[in-house]
Amino acid sequence: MTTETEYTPPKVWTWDAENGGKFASINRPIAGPTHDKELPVGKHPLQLYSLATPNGVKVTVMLEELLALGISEAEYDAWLVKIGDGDQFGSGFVDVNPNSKIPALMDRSGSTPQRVFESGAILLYLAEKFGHFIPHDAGARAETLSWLFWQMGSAPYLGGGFGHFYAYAPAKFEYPINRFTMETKRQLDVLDRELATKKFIAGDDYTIADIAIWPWYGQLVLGRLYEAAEFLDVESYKNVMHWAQKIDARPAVQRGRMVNRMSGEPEMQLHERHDATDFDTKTQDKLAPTT
Ligand SMILES: N[C@@H](CCC(=O)N[C@@H](CS)C(=O)NCC(=O)O)C(=O)O
Repeated sequence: MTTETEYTPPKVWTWDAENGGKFASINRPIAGPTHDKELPVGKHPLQLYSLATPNGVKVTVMLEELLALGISEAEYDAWLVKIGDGDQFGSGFVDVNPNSKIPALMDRSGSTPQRVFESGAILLYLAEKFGHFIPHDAGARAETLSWLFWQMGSAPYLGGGFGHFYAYAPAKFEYPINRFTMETKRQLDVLDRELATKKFIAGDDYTIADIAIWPWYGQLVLGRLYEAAEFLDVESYKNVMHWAQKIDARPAVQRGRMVNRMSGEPEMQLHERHDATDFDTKTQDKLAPTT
């Protein structure tokens, strides 16, 4: 690790496994599995392999929203993938997502299992499969997909850019923090201007666009990401804040946030979810009481 501000790139980059930072132990420049490990399969048609990061929460919120509508075919098993331990590089996981990132879904309801990876693709797949949270009208559908893809393109600047350099990098460097703070605030302003005249990001209805955007930008303004609320002056994005609070109050969102969560309050952590009753009986406070 170096804290020098100037870096002269060598002619050919080589992998320095000791480059520091929160994810230094799992970051690698090559794809593919590092070890053989089969994935568990539960009783439900939908098998989710994930962790409650913002990308993971998108999918558990979607599934809980579908179940809240009474769609029992959306029942799912949510298995924990500990990315800090390198579970995403196990052979079974790589078969479901060759990109080795959570979330990954296996739909076993048909004659052959269907894998789906990339959180945006999973949301779209589930919305189309069950016919909810995506409008039928072509114009409203285009608007929803525009915001869904906006999120997929924008959030890496927030997470991989701002979050990484502000919260996780081995030292604070002004140049990347400035660059990604500027972009993150611009993105918040984009949302704030849109939400000044709309109930939800694509219009009057709550859609997969909100379900994709909320875990990132909603939770950011609610002060749950990177301890950056004050630094980003999130209170100034009043329309985003109002929208974020409204979505946060939805029971399905509260349940979705708990699934595969490994940090925070024990009563908010449901490490694995295999049944709707698990929320009442299997959170960490019930399994491992602290008193
Ligand atoms: N574009 C992907 C991003 C997924 C992603 O970055 N997942 C992270 C956690 S939020 C991950 O699995 N990281 C493990 C790693 O990079 O090895 C998606 O939206 O599904």
